[in-house]
Amino acid sequence: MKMKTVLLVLLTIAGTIAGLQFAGCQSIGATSARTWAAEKVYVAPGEHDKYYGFLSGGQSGSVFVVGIPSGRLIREVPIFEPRAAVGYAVHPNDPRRKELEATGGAWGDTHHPVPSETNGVYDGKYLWINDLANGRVARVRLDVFETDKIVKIPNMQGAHGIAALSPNTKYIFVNGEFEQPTDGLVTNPDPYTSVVAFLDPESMAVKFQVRVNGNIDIADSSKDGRYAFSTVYNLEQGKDADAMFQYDRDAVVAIDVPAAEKAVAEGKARIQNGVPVIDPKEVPGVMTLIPVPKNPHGINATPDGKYVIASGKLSPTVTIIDAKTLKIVAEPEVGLGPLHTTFDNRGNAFTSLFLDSQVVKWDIDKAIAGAADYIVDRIDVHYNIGHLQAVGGETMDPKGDYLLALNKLSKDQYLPVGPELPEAQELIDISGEKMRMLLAFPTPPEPHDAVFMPAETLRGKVKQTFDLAPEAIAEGKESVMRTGPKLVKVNMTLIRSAYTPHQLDVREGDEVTLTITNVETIRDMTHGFALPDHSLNIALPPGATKTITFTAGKPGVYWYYCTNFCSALHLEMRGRMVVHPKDRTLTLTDWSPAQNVKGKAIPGVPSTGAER
Ligand code: CUK
Ligand code: CUA
Ligand code: CA
Repeated sequence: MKMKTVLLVLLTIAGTIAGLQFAGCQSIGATSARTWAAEKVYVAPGEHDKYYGFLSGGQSGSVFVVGIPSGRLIREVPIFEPRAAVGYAVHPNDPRRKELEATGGAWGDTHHPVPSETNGVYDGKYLWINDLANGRVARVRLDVFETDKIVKIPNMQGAHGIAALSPNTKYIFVNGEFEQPTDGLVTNPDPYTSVVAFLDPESMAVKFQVRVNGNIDIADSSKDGRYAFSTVYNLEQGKDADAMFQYDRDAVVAIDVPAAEKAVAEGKARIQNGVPVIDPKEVPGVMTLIPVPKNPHGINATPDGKYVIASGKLSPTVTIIDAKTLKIVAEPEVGLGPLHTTFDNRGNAFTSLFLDSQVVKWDIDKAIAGAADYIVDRIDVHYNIGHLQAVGGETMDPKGDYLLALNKLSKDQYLPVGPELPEAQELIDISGEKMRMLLAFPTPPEPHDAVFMPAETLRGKVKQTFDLAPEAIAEGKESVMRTGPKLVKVNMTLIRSAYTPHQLDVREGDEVTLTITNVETIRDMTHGFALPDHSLNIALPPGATKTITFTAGKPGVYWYYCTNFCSALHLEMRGRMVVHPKDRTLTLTDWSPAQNVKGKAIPGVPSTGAER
């Protein structure tokens, strides 16, 4: 990213010089277009971007946070995969790692980042994201940019579409992509259905589910919170691709949320795996099927709340549905392979065209009125666009300035890096009548969706340090205690440039429970605790406390050390774990003086010498 910025600076300077020297005799148009684009995305060193961009990491299992318009990567938030870089879920006993393993595995496929909303705009509290692979949803706290909760959704495989119920995030609703036996039993794989699950945003408990025939795909909410909309592309209930595109029309399903709540309250739902499941066949009025062509994909509510727009995928059309009456009002042609639609603040829609590798801009009112000139502009992207997102396009306050195209292939756009090439996104200026390409930047595989949040939304909300947890270890309260024949409890603190205690004496096979607090009070003063040959790597931002239990390995001396550069004495920040043979009696003399570099005695250590 730094390189990119440097290049942009050079481009800008080169462009300016070229413009000065060759004015009137060279291709000024091309030069000034480059200069204009470079200036639009150039954010000088030390300056901040205007927007946070939250990009789903696909099978990287994470969320990438980039600055917009610069495209600079400023954070990766690991969610469904271990990440040594931030000491996330690395050790098999790490509580988060255990949670991952217990809910489907230590990998995931994140597609759709969904921020919490208040009054129809992002409030900067939470961001949810699905794991398509393992039927899970995770929540990221935006005050610390860390994963905070992961839940497995019962009766569901393949959590795909996900949306917050507008305008105040009453629920998070999630679509099950892959159908499951309706009775929940493997003895009878047919008939099979999917469910839309409604989760409480705070507890993330699944409050109820609604059964849908056919695979459900993408989700969006009506702006008034009445309907949860989803696309269904396999009304045929086919089991292979051929069988899935027999019908000319599949459907958009609109779930009437108050009607569903009422059905649950009246006991009309059946409990399956602990969750009330409503079968709309038994409770008329809960679900409306709106027939739309053909294997539809994206569904997007317009910012004014009037319409929802389903993108045709196998039909060159989008279907505009009145969000109150649920009647189809128009089906304009937009191009080949329409997938997703986003919006500006001037009544325009932008639809991604997977097959045409284009973004098409079209005028919603003109399309509904049947005007011939509803297509406003088209721009080529490189290549095969999936999602696209304009800033604020999912909210009631679209900004109409930037749009990001998230492309599945980049072909010849970057230096070749083996048979597989980078995936890329392209930032497009949408402030004028014509769209203008500004910037391309790759991220690790695989870009799916993105949302953008004004920097002001998070200003003052992002914490400087972690709040101390109840189990936090205070300076002076460090200890090493033997709590059983094979159990050792270590309470440790970290501060530049020392571990307290800086020596642990244990025996092979001891189960060591380590609680560590980083007692720094300065922002960004993160320390690590890496223990060789024990698969143990923890990172602790200031104020953070983590607890982990591990088994002491073969007899030997293992240096634990700090992985995060913290001061000139960073490399000196270390301590050692002495693993004694199983049968050794540890007497007082076997224990180290257990003084840390600040000269503090470690309470609890001498008393443990009298063990056995
Ligand atoms: S989506 Cu997830 S596979 Cu968000 Cu268009 Cu394609
Ligand atoms: Cu602490 Cu490096
Ligand atoms: Ca179909």
